This record gives sequence, structure tokens and C-alpha cells, in this order.
Amino acid sequence: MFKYLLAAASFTATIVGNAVSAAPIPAGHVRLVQSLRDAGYSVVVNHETCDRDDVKYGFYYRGNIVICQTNVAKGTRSINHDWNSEDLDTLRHEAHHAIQDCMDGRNFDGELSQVYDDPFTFARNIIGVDGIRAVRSAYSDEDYATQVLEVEAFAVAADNDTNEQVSDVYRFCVR
Ligand SMILES: [Ca+2]
Repeated sequence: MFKYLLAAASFTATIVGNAVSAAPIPAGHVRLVQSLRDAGYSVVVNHETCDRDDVKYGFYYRGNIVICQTNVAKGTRSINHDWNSEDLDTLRHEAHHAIQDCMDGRNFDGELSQVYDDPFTFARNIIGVDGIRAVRSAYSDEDYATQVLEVEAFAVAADNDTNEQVSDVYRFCVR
């Protein structure tokens, strides 16, 4: 269930494209994608990087949001597959990493900061202490700051409030 935040050093490909599926995706998520594009982010579904063995669900990297739909086989470029709840969760999760990237005023530099003053209190109310523990365990190889960013992103995704996320994008990322 854990999303993948791609290590910066391991990724050099340039992601381009403008393809988000026209298959059923809830209106709130469409607005979220549009807000991210208004902020200059690229949002790409089933990009070829999804074929990599170490990429699952999707990732955020320096202005690029890639969603790897769970029911689309590796090696498949289909962008017309229906969105399931996991894919939408991934979109919310990676969108939050994009928002974290613009908190320092530099949207695409890969330097992420927390959005909430107290991410753990927020997260405790959404995913509980067990959820926080599970996320931190999954990212135990990462430093504390990265674990905080992941806990926050998992909680935001679980909160499933795209209106709030759209508001955050326009508040923090569109200048
Ligand atoms: Ca940044």
C-alpha cells in the first residue's frame, strides 16, 4: 500500500506529456489535476517509468507527478483504464508531495517541506497511531524529515479531501 517517493539520485529521465485519462475520474480529482497544472506541474499517467521494477503506484519528482495505475500492466502505455480507489489515493498522495515542494517558494527543486504545522497530530486524527507507525516503518531507511513528509502525505491522501488539496495548491503553489 505504500507509495514510492523516488530517490532523486536514481532518476534522470525527463517526463513530458499531458495525458491524463478521460476514463472515469471523480470531478474533485480532475480539479486537483487541473490545479497542479495551473501551478506548472506535469501530471502523467502510466508513464514508461512505471515499467521500472522499483516503481509502484507512482512518484513525485521535481515538478513531475507520475501515476502508475494498479490495473495497468507494466509495459502498457494505456491511459484509458478506469481509475480505482488505489490510483486516486496515489494521485492525492503524490499531489501532496508536489504541494510540499512549493512550500519553500521553489515549486520544482525537489526540496520538500511539511505543509501542516503539526503533521503528527493531523495524521493521528486520520490514520491513527498505528498508521503513523506503519508509514514510518516503511520508510525506516529514510531520515526523520522524510518520514514526516510521508506521514503527512499518507494522511492527506487518506483524508480524501480534494477541495482542501486544490485550495492548498492555489494558496501555496500558484504565484
Ligand atoms: Ca521546493
